[in-house]
Amino acid sequence: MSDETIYGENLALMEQLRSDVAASLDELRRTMSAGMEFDPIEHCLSRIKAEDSMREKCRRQGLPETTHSALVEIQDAIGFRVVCAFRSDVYLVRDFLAELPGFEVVVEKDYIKNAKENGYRSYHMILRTVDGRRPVGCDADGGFFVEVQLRTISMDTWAALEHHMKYKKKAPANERLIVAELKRCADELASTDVSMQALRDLILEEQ
Ligand code: 0O2
Repeated sequence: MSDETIYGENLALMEQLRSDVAASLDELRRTMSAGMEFDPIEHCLSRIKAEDSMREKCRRQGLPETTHSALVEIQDAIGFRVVCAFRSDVYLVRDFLAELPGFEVVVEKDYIKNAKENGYRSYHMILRTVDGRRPVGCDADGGFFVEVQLRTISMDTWAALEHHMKYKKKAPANERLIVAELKRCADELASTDVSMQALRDLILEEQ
């Protein structure tokens, strides 16, 4: 049987959590902008996964449409995307999140150093609350999960375009060519990210 609202009674707490993580990231930006005169984050988006998308994800994963599936089995009900100008900023934000009070890191995947076969690059983290906040009404044996995807601007542009292609109802006639071109572009963008990082390091070194 499916719950009326998949998140049950947890929505208010989830919104609070989202707002807490967002506030911590804002604080990092303020501190770095004031002290180091640079903001490591270009922009940051966050969301609670919409009811329809979460139910669709449950079905896709063969899970019942319940609060347990949404908050215990699936770990991206609360999601952040942090977009940075430079690769080193991605790792700086990663280090900040790894030490975030009230959270532990339960999963990390470095798709920047180990890109997916299609060219996808991003740093993924799953955090979990360890401050006593945990989902109710779903047999959770731990806290709330928060998924964070960290990437550079070029990785983000690429992922958005590739996502469009993947989720198009009808595959384009020249799909194989597009997939190959996307891979080529991903590798070129990655190489440009590395060059831009080297340039930035050089410029900052001389200041
Ligand atoms: P949705 O519908 O976007 O929320 P694994 O089982 O370990 O291979 P898993 O558990 O899906 O992978 O986690 P992973 O690889 O960390 O991916 C989590 C999310 O990252 C995905 O959400 C996407 O949002 C994004 N992502 C991962 N791979 C790609 C990719 O090749 N292209 C693009 N554009 N985005 C990607 P989901 O799970 O698809 O769900």
